[in-house]
Amino acid sequence: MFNFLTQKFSSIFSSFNGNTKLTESNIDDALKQVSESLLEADVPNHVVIDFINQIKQETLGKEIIKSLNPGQQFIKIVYERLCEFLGGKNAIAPTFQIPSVIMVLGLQGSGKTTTVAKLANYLQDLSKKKGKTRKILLGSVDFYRPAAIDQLEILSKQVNVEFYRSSQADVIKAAKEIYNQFKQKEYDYLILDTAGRLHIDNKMLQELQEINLILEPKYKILVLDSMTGQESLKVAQAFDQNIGFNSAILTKLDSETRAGAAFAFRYILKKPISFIGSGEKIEDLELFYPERMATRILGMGDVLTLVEKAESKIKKSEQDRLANAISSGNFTLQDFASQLDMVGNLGSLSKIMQYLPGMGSVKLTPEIMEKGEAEVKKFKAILNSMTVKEKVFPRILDNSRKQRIAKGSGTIVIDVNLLLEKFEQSKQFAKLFKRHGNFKDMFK
Ligand SMILES: Nc1nc2c(ncn2[C@@H]2O[C@H](COP(=O)(O)OP(=O)(O)OP(=O)(O)O)[C@@H](O)[C@H]2O)c(=O)[nH]1
Ligand SMILES: [Mg+2]
Repeated sequence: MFNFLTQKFSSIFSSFNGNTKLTESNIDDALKQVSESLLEADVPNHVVIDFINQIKQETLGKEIIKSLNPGQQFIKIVYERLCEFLGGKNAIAPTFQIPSVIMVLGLQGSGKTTTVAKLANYLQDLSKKKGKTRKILLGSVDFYRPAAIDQLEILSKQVNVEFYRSSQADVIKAAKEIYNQFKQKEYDYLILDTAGRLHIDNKMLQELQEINLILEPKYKILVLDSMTGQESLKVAQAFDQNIGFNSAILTKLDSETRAGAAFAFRYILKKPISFIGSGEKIEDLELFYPERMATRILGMGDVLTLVEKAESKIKKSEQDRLANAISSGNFTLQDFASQLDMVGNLGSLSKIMQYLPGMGSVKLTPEIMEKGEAEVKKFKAILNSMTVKEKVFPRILDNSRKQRIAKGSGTIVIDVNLLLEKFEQSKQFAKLFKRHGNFKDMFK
């Protein structure tokens, strides 16, 4: 419990540590935290280093917002930059002109065939909403996996769009035949499913290049499995160099993956991610939201919510008063009470935990947190039962006073003593803090 409280205090105190600008040393911890988060999300090491260095250069020397500590502020900036890298604040719905060919590319099992059906469903829904009907044709040139073409045919029925099966056994000839069908019957969209391989191989790339030359698809969409992690970056690069594509769809985001691949993809290839796949059903296709993805990649819960709460709830005047109390060395029980209040103001401790970066790895069980909350509540009750004089001069607390306080707060004398003990420890922090100025080091 005490460790936990000191962590809370450290984040509150550290906003008083006199730094007015972001420096290499005061963002040190946050830097490590962010790097770890990105690496854990499976962002390739060189991308992490590059990104972090870039942000570091941009932020050093920046003013610190009063109510944030340097670490929080740094994380806030990282979060905002990450959103930017991922494509801005809002989701952008891609447009598909008519008539057009949409070719879907990707490795084996990445979700191409499913995505073809999902896209058809999306385009159909979209046109219905606009009061229009679109003629959509699905076709497949996947001759590698038995039943791959049947799979698409079944899906086309589910979506209720047309499907064309070529009589040709050769990939290129089949592609031509499907394309002719699309032209002749004047479809609005042809969505073409292609074969995948377990790994990038030359024959596959060659075939795709040929189809690309013949059909000249207006849209080429790379389907990336978000669970394959760093490997998918190499895949994307190979597809880009050999065939080229307009955007990517990231599938299987309904899994546990933190999807660092999404960030690496955007960072290196600088192409948009248009949709995400969020399940196996045909309606499980969603627009890509950079903000949601940034939160997921950082694995920090809603960092900004915490930051906003901290900004609005910790009143500046109270901060100043406490800062004065600490720097003058007159840290009283009254100040201790204020500290507890500040912690309380941020919501219940267990709630705060969800918002705290890096806390995911700290093994705080619900029991420990509950105990922590109960303790803070108890302390507050005890402090409420004390007179001002007792709070300013706690040494006058003899046994009979303690008994009175315990009775008044519905606790026992042992609790009162515990509170005084914690207060003493907190006072030591305040002193140490005053001496060293740098709080962070004390919590290592
Ligand atoms: N949970 C989940 N499963 C998905 C998603 N997209 C596809 N799948 C599943 O992933 C598996 C492979 O999907 P396919 O669409 O057959 O993949 P493919 O890329 O066409 O595979 P090949 O044709 O063998 O190269 C299937 O079991 C799909 O149901 C998704 O967004 N979420
Ligand atoms: Mg397939």
